[in-house]
Amino acid sequence: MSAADAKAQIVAQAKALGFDAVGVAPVSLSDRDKQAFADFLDAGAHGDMGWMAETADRRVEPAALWPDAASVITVGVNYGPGEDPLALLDRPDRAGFSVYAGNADYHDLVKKRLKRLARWIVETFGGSDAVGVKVFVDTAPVLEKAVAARSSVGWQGKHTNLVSESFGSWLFLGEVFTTLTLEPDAPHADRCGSCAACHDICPTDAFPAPYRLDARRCISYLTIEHKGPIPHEFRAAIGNRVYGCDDCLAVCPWNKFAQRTKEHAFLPRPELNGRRLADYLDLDEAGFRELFRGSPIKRIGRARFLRNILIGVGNSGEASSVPRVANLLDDPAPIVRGAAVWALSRLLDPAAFKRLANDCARREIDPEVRAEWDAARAQ
Ligand code: B12
Ligand code: SF4
Ligand code: SF4
Repeated sequence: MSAADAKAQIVAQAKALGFDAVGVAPVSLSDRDKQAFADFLDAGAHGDMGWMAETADRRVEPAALWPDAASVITVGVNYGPGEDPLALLDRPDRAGFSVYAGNADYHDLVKKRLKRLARWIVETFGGSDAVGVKVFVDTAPVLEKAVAARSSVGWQGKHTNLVSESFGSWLFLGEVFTTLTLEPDAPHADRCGSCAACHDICPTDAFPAPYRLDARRCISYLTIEHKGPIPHEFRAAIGNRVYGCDDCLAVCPWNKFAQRTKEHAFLPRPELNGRRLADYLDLDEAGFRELFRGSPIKRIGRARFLRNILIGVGNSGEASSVPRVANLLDDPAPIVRGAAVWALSRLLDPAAFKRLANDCARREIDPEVRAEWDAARAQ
């Protein structure tokens, strides 16, 4: 069988298995992407995601990940929301979850499907020569957007995510590395043109230049990856976004071609959709684990989740939440206590906050939480 026939069969099989976009890329990156990644790390834009720097050699050299690989099959799964992901931002008392986290963890679905495709490739093309395959989604040291952009799946937009002409900003990415030699696609052309909508809307000004993100300023990083207290300068801008952010993705004009996902597992869970921020304030460990079983949100744990909720509650202006927020001043986790101090400083009038501070601040022993009290009292 010719390499072209093998490629056509693989693309057809991947689509039959439920992948919405499929392409083939070489096992290499462009010099521009390698340089841009080095610049990103040099600038410290990865923040406390130290694992990016630790695996930098493999990230910029996909072949170093697996020297026997001859081709990369790039896939995308459409998680298009079907409704306006920014609608909830006008309702400050509600918790806003990014589209990708509205239901099941995509890693599980994409990986399972990638394994099925990989098994089929081995069975179909194995013959007398062994065919090697390895599958990746998200967590391996692969620059997935840059690799996918070297195939027909899409291009890296100015918001840095991969944009598709058929699915807009809403594709999860995955790869099958294989020892099979397949003809790489022509890389997708950049279709951003003079548009800058994604940069203009970013609430925290996280793009220092087109195609460059400073993760330390990105709400997705601050609410998901960042472990400590959220820096003060971003708290108001976070609004009610309690897990990730979609603003730059949602405004992309290419979403006019986007389609609602056909994966039931990615449609928003009704019990989370539009729920009040205050409803999450009483969550204990067991309740958190139960509520977010099978969801990507479980990864950040209860303390970080409540930290985010408290930032949202502080921004909501809902004074009725004060008693429940005040209960969290005794929470065992310092990042929860610290965020509760900030939320109360926003919800109470200055005299009431001063009385509370006089009463509670002196029993605080954690230096970071004490710093929150000091900062709030100095306002
Ligand atoms: C670390 C990480 C993050 C970090 C950093 C994001 C980032 N932009 O790098 C944080 C936590 C902020 C994050 C957020 C999100 N993430 Co994320 N994340 C990753 C992860 C694990 C690594 C990304 C990476 O390597 N970044 C390093 C930087 C340097 O890469 P880069 O920005 O792409 O840099 C390139 C450009 O700067 C380009 N470049 C430089 N100059 C120029 C000039 C021109 C002209 C061009 C064209 C390009 C160009 O060169 C660089 C190298 O290619 C990937 C999974 C993976 N293994 O790849 C998922 C991944 C990128 N995330 C994903 C998603 C869905 C998200 C969120 C939408 C989630 C959310 N709703 O909150 C947001 C989007 C925020 C945003 N605008 O990027 C998806 C994106 C899917 C897609 N269609 O692109 C991925 C691929 C996971 C997956 N398997 O589906 N993420
Ligand atoms: S995800 Fe939100 S905060 Fe991050 S770059 Fe996009 S718009 Fe800015
Ligand atoms: S919003 Fe505009 S600039 Fe940003 S990725 Fe989409 S087309 Fe490109």
